[in-house]
This record gives sequence, C-alpha cells and structure tokens, in this order.
Amino acid sequence: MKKRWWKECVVYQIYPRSFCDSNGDGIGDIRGITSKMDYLKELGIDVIWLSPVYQSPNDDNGYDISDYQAIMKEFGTMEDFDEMLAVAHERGIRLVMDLVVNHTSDEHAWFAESRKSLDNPYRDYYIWRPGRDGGAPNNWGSCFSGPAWEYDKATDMYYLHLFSKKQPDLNWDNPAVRDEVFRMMNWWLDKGVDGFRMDVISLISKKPDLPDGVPGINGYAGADEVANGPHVHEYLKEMRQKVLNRTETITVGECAGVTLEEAKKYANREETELNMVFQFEHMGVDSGENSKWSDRKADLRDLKEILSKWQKGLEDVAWNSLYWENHDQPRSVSRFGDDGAYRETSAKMLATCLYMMQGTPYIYQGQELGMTNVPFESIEDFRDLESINAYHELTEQGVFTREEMLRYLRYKSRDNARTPFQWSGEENAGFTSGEPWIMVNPNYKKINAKEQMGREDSVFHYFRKLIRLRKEHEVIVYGTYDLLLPESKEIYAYTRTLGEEKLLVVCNFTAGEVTFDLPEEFWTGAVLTGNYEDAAVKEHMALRAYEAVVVKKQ
Ligand code: TEU
Ligand code: CA
Repeated sequence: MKKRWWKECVVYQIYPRSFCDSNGDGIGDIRGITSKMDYLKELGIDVIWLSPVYQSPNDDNGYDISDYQAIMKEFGTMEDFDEMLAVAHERGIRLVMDLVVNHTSDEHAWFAESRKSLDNPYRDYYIWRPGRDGGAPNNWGSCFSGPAWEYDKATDMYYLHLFSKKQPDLNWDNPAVRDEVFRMMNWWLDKGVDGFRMDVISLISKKPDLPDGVPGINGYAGADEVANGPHVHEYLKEMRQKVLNRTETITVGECAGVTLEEAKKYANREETELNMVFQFEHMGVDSGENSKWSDRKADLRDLKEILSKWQKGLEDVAWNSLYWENHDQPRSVSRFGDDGAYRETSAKMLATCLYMMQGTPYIYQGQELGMTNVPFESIEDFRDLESINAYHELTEQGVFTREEMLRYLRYKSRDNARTPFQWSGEENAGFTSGEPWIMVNPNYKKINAKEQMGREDSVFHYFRKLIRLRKEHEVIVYGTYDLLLPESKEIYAYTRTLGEEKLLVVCNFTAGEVTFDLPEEFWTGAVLTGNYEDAAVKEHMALRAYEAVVVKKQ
C-alpha cells in the first residue's frame, strides 16, 4: 500500500453560504470563513473542501458558474479569497476548490456566445441538437425535474442540461473546452490552492448519439445514461498530465453513477487519474421505489453490504472517501441515528463506525456538532431548486400528495444541510446579525459550537479525538477491513488489521441493548475509544443504546 498524505488527512467541507456571515447581509462569506479558521484548527482537520465561491447567478447556489476566475460578489473579493488561503496555509490547513466543469451557468460568456449563431466560434462549447418529432432530441430528464433539454429560439435548436436549464452542459469532446478548463485549473493552482473536488465529473463524456435511456430513479433517463461515458478516463488522464501532476494536489471525483469497477479506474493506484471518488450507493440505501423522495429507514444490513463491498473492492487497488453527509444530503444523525434522546450518542457512534474504516474521512460543516434535520413547515421554507421543483412536479403529477411530499422533503431535502451553521445560542445562532437567507434550525440554543467547545463530552470533542486517533494509529489508515456479523440488523462490527496491530470496531445502531460476543483474540484488549465513558472489555459485551466501542488487541 503506497503511503500518501491525502490518505492520512481529514477533510472538512464548508458550504460558504451557510457557514459564517461577516457583514450582516444574511449570507455567509469568505471573511466569515477566515474568522473561523482557529475553530477548524482546534477541530484538527487538515484540508478544507470549499463549495463554489465563483461568480454565479445562484440558480443552484453557486454550482452554476458564470466566471471561473472571479469571486461571487455576495461572498466577497479575490483579495478576501487570497487572505483566507494564506490564513489557512499559516495554520497548516490545505484548501481544495470545487471544480464544476460538467456545465457552466447560462450567464457564462461562453454560453452567451454559443447561443448566438450556428457558426459562432463558441457554438461547440455546448451540446446542441435539433428537436425530434416536434419535441426534445431524446427522452433524458433533468436531475432537477423536467426534461434535460431547453429549446433556444435564436437558432431553433435545443441545448442539453442534466441539471437546471440555467446549467448548460459543456461539450468535453471539444478540445478547446478541455484546454479552457485545464488553463483555469492551472490558474488556481498558481494561486496556491491544493486540489479539487470535481462536481459530477463522471458525467462529462456523453455517448455521441445521445441515445434514449431507460427512465431511472428520478423517473427520467439522464444521469444514469451518461455516467462513465466513452472518453471520461481519457479526459481525466489528460487532466492529470496537463494539470494535476505539477504539484502534490489532492483530487476527489464526485462520481454519480460510479460502479466499483469504474472507481478502480478513476482512483487507480497508478495515480493516472484522481486520488479518490465519492460513490453514492450508500446514499441510495433509503431511496423510494422511483426516487430519493421517501422517509423509508435504511436497513443496516444493506448499509453494511454496500460499505463492505467498497472497503474490500478498492483494497490495495484504489482509495475510498468516507462520508455520511454533504450539502446534498440530509443530516446523518436524523437519517441513520437518533436525533432525539440519543442525538449526541448516535452522532458519535456514526462517526466511529465510518471514520475507523479505510479511506479519507470527509466531515460536513455541523456534522461535528450533531446538527439535525430541520422542521421545515411549508414549501416556502425551502430554497433548494431540486426540492422546490420536485415538490411542484411530483404533486402536480399526482405522484405524491402535498403532505407526503413535505414529509419526504423534511427527511431528504438538501436544505436540511444548508441551514446556517450553529455557532452559539445567540440570535440566528451567531451566524449573522442580519436576516438569514434560509431559516435557522430552531434547536440552535441547544446545539451549537460555543456550548460544545466548553464541554469535554460533546460531539465536537469526540470528533477531535477521532481525528487525533487517526494520526496516532496507522492501522486506522492503512489496515485491512474485515466485516463481522454480516447478518445482524443491530450491530455493525468489523476489524482493521495492519501487521501485528488489530482493532475491533463494534457499533450498536439501535436504541435497545444488544449483546456482542467479543472474539477471543480481543479478550485481553484495551478500549481505544468509545462513546460511553465507562466502556469496558468483556467477553460478552452488553452494548447500550447506540454504543460504539473500539478495542485494540494487546
Ligand atoms: O451533485 C450532483 C448530484 O448527483 C446531485 O444531483 C445529488 O446526487 C442529488 O442532488 C442528491 O439528491 C452536484 C453538486 O454536489 C450539487 O450540489 C449540484 O446541484 C449538482 O452537482 C449540479 O452541479
Ligand atoms: Ca455576508
């Protein structure tokens, strides 16, 4: 196993709009991030993944970029960015940019040119097709509801957008597009950034004939149809050669639709493409029959099967990322734990279960506090176009009633992760002195960073300890993973082995007490960490509600 710094680091994702507002306009900004750099240092993270801060009309909160080399006005200036980067580097914290190049904003200069005429030099920067039978060129749908094609009158053609109609897909088959992207990436590396998280990078290469697809999870063909396309690995190898090989970058591909076999190519150990990928299988474990919109609870056996498949499947051939949450997912303590009586205990258990595995851990802002899903009251409380569009489309089509859809949105909407970070019990959770752009979770007086930093047994301090353990025990980073009790619906147990070193991780995913027979080789072991102060090693362990214990073989 090749040792690499990006295998040993811990990454913290910041969604800038909701992290910290420094100028009272109710919107988080770059100076706000800079003002909290000591908090991040205290937590012990090594890398910040910064969601997009580029100029954008904010149709998809910055994932629709109109200028890749300018800072969104609401977030501040390029000088603010340079200062934040310097302050991070002074503390030994690296910074990874969010590279969104499957598509641009429709307000990008390239698209403004491209739509002007058939012979415009920028025409082939995007994917244009004539209509078919008076409608769209094929049956693909957008991830944000509706068709994946928008008719443009000026040239009597349609353009492709897998996401919103304000996010036209770039044509990666055009070498001029690739050269523009690589030039821009090098510009950011020249500024000193340390790598990239690559937005839906698995979708950039489409089959040339754009064939109809079989309607997928959103009831439309589309993302599943285009994932892992014919030239995607060729383009990423080119990116590696022309950009990524020049410095010690960290790169993670967000790979919608990625399979284990494809991940072995994207994140191969020869390092000819990316360092690691975000796969989505464990995020689909509680989907409904034809979409994510459901309030079905995951079956632990499915979660264990998926995570174990990825642990064993990439072992020695590629590298995993480890995440429960991000700005697109609901809060994990509400989704996989208990956000009521056992909120802190289950938040610690979930962190132990995941971050003791092999892979680079990703912590999403607020996860280290056990922040929960949000009691949104009505559709007016939501800001995310994915949620709002789905609500209107699926209720108007009669797929769900309004009450059903609101229930599903409260459980799965991306806005659950996008309400303001809860800094303190002061007004607006200390996030802003103005009117926040989205509601603050009403539980901020109980759940906030200030209260937890002052309490040794808080979720915050538990995360700090887990991060520190990863630095002290190589077996946590490089040890092999072996699942125990695959059939148990209550217990997630596995071992990590590196030479003579061996750990046992055992987690109770229920509020009930469950017994666990400790394998004999651990009977003389010692508790490395756990979410109950008085955890002890016994041959027959009675695991309490959401108890997690890590035992080190002696
Ligand atoms: O997300 C891509 C993606 O797969 C999302 O559609 C996600 O799976 C879905 O929202 C879960 O319900 C990336 C970004 O992370 C997301 O914020 C952007 O909206 C999207 O791409 C378009 O840039
Ligand atoms: Ca602001």
